[in-house]
Amino acid sequence: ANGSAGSAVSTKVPAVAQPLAEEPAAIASNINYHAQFSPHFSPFKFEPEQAYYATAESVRDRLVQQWNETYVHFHKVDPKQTYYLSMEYLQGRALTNAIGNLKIQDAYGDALQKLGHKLEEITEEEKDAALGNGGLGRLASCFLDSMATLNLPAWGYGLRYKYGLFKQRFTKEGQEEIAEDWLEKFSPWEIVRHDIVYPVRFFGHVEVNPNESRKWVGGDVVQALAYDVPIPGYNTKNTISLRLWEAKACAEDFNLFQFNDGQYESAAQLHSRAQQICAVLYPGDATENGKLLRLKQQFFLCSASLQDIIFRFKERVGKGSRQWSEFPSKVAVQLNDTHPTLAIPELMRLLMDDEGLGWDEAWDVTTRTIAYTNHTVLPEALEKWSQALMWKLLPRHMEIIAEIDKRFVAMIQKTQTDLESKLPSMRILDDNPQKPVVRMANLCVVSAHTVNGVAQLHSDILKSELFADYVSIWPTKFQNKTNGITPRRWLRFCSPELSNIITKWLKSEQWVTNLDLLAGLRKFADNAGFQAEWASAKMANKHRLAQYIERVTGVDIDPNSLFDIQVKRIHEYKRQLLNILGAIYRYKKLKEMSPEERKNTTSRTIMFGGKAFATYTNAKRIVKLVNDVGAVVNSDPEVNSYLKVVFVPNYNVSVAEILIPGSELSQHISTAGMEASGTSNMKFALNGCLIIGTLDGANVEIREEIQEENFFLFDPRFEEAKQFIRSGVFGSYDYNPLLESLEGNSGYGRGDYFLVGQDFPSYMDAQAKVDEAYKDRKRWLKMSILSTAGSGKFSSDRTIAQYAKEIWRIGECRVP
Ligand code: GL9
Repeated sequence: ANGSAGSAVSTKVPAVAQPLAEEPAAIASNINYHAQFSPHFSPFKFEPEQAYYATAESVRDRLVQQWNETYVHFHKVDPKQTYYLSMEYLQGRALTNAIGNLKIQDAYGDALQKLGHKLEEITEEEKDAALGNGGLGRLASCFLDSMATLNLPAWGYGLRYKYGLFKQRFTKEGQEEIAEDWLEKFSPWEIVRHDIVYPVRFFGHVEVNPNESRKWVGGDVVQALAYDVPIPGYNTKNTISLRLWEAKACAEDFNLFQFNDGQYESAAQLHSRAQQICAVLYPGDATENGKLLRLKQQFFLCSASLQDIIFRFKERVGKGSRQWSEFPSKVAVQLNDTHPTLAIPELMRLLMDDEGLGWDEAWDVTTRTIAYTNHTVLPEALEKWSQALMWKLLPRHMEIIAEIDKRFVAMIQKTQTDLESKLPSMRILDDNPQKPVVRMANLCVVSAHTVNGVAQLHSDILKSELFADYVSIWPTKFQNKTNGITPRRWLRFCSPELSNIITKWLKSEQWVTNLDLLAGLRKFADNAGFQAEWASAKMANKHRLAQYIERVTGVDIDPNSLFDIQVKRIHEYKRQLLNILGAIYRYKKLKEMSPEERKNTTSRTIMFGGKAFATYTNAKRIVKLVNDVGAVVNSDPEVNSYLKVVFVPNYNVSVAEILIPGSELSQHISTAGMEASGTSNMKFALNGCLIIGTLDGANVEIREEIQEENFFLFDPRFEEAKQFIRSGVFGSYDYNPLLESLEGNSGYGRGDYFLVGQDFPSYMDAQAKVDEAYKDRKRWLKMSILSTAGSGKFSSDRTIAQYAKEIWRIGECRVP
């Protein structure tokens, strides 16, 4: 497929030992160089935009140098390496992060000043790389930062979507989606690798050779071209790679004959079909065409990545002596949800059809290589692909999947006869004649050596409900890996004010890479001096946020009011509806009060942010309701100094970096059992923002760490009573149907499925406690400090160290 893995390794090009500029003057001249000779703009123009691109290119040079050294070092040491396969990465901006991780912010700040620019200003010129939808994609990006920082031999693989997550705008009708062209003027953070290209096939048929071996042939072949995004670790030379694939057609696929005949569209048909593959993140899959495209994307990622992984394995063999059975001791593949499940049959196919292994040998290698993370228990989010579609697009893979299913059934029938009645739901193939499908999660559970959930409660639910039937067969396969967030982006860089105070009082900056050290702040929680500094940092962040809100919405908010925020994808289970109903109730009560009574209330600014999927009607109705409520409340002179309701448009990583440090209360109020983990809850707690939340996802563990008196819990009563019945104290009879009827919960979409009405009274009780607590400034500050102090567990460094030790079995590989 391709001849070389990279110039640093296998060609004779001498390494360029360009000394990196350290002095501001030399850096300034390097930035200048890029402004003049990188051919993107007129060399005579040096406005903030040009200054941003030139600075980014200057920083990029450093990253490339470190990246090369890292690659060469990994190649030499040849350790076991992890490959993280994800359809989504929500990277956000890269400049502040790169400069911060390389610890060159002062030098670059000074250099830019010499050039007449401010670092903080030019960073605003960067567009977010939003190649993800929400928590799952952002988790992947936090993980890359931790892998690099922990010096782990690990890489990410993903797709280079031309259009990432849409831009959100509000009109009278509600949310409007606009394509976001993040590559419009090019991205300085990616390096195209014309030497790394693999063919990826679609459709076609299976040919059986005389010796019974099989070969997938025919159909369409597109090329996968690699783009590398260097990912620097914090305070280390290690710089790893996020390799994003782009789909391209070959020159031969351009029909010159047709073109010269004037048939321009059909001449370029194969080219435009190839371009569709990476055109958009998550193409709508309501239509058959949409489903086909999404499946193509998934296979494209899996096939290109595995070919690359196998190429590298062979390249590091040392002249052909390595056995395939060694593959799992050199390669760990982590599937980020079921989206890259096709890596399983694709690895089987490559090993059997291309490398000549037999089934048993290939199965042994595959199952020892692949691990799977589940991120949701919501039935509608568990992927099921039509068997007919799969046979059409991937005939050889369907043969392999059917064989895995057949062998699984035979194994159950032979060794687990007590499970035979459960077999229909445990199988990979659902042969329901109405609509035969492949259940991707089942394929993952059967094939992966490890399956993990993303918070303790979620992992428990996986074992007791979703995957309960498999636990008796593979009792040790299931693990928990509670999610985490990178403390670099989510505290050190997004809130320098708070970070400086923490460093000052802990007398060290070690907490940035050892977040458990934040527990050392507990002893200052009551200290008046510390509290005063804490309060002033929070206030500075509130002012910054208020200015931002004023700029993007025109709404003037009061920094002395309680800043209450709920930001996340709009979804019924996350219950933004409960929040806005609470705000409506608050407005109504304020209207009924006398001016004197109002003065005794706590002033609040309730902020929402988040995108609704374009075709999710109810989510869009919620967006509209929040905007309509805001329009009325904010312009009501009688009460608008006590209450404001704001929908912050176009929530994304960069907006989060302003909102989170400036907030005081954040809402994580999903219907219990539905949010697998949540990760913004960790970001808010880390920034000293208090949480009002349900006992769901990682909230449970956050509350444990920061102590229950510092967490506003609601809805425990009803949930507790039900849990008590479910725990079996009243016998083993199945009371679930009864409990469900109690909830008006007998079918998705019927009754109060998300328990909004059910939980409303206790939610309002909890909100009243928030108002009371806010009136006592010292108590609030103490709770805020203790939130930060208890957030150490939620560093993605901890999460990734656990994956490395307990799932991937890889160790550190630090560049000297
Ligand atoms: C999610 C879960 O819903 C979250 O609770 C969890 O924190 C993250 C990361 O593990 O994964 N699963 C999922 O499909 N999404 C999540 O956020 N959705 C999106 O990313 C849009």
